Amino acid sequence: MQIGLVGLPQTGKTTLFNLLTGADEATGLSRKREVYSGTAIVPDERIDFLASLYKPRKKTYAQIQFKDIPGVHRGDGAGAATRLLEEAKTADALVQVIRAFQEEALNATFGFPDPYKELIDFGADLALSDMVSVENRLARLQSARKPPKDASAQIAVLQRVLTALEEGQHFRTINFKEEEKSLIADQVFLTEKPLIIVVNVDEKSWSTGDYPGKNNIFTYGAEHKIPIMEICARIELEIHQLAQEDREEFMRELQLSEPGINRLARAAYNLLGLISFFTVGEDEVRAWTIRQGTTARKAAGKVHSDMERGFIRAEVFHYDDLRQAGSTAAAREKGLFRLEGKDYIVKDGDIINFRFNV
Ligand SMILES: Nc1nc2c(ncn2[C@@H]2O[C@H](COP(=O)(O)OP(=O)(O)OP(=O)(O)O)[C@@H](O)[C@H]2O)c(=O)[nH]1
Ligand SMILES: [Mg+2]
Repeated sequence: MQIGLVGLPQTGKTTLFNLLTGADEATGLSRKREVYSGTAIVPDERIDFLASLYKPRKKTYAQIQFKDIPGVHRGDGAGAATRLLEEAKTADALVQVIRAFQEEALNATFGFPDPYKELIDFGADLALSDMVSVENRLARLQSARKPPKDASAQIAVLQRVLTALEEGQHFRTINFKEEEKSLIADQVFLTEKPLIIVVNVDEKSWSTGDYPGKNNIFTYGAEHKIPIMEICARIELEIHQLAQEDREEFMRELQLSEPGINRLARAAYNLLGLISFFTVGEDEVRAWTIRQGTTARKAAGKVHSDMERGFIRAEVFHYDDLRQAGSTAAAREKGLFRLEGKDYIVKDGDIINFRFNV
């Protein structure tokens, strides 16, 4: 599973990518249009608490993959634009970064920041790419010498999609019946991918909480059910460069309870429909990543294939209960441990000990 950072040129994608993954790729203007991939940890205070309780030799957070896809610069040519959109198509979810920060050097080349317009324009680019793929598919179906049996049904759905896209709708907000959607289930739509909008604001906007277009952006987010996140990449960079003790002081001054990067990593994790369960012990306190709706037996397989194969029962208690009880012993006393079978649906925050036999 991978999240694509996308957006217009010079909006702060690589800056955020470096902060998320610990990479050190060049930011600013460069002729290279390279795509970078990297792994980010998903900070989780629950892991920190569990580690303070069990004092393990090792603590392991969940991880997610990011891909930094550069914006298309003027003069890049159609080939580059297509290649970068194809990269976005292979991502499982997208984070669109838009520029709401003032930077003189960028203003000269890219104009003053107009974040709402940028949001709409880039969305239109994605929709346009979807329209082209729909048109191509329609043309193939209509000219096929041996069209598939359901060709006319497919054509009807595709035409509806095309009209909706032309009217400015995105694929994810089109209402389909299950059988309609299954006709085109094999087609990738950029405007269908789960999306978060990150508004990269400057220090001034961060402190005032305002910037041009803010209301429009949030209205758009509410109407399209797209989460909007504000972040100041410049501040994030400063936090990152400070020593731990200065970091806390600096964040207190800014009334930040944690770096925005942490919030972004968690939001992206949720966007992919991922949740964490935990295993605890003296050796390791660890978060394991599963999709929502995963059964206990499958979850066991994440830890070890033997545990899935020889699954007997899962001994489960929930992080929130442990937190409230204060200790494992207290949780046990209060009867908060449960034994669950193979079909139990694991919840985010479950602490699990798998019993197995091979
Ligand atoms: N003032 C200010 N500058 C920023 C901020 N975030 C990024 N920048 C600067 O904006 C420029 C572009 O940032 P990048 O991270 O390279 O942008 P990008 O989106 O990766 O750009 P492309 O790869 O060309 O699409 C760099 O010079 C950054 O230092 C911010 O929050 N405030
Ligand atoms: Mg970049």
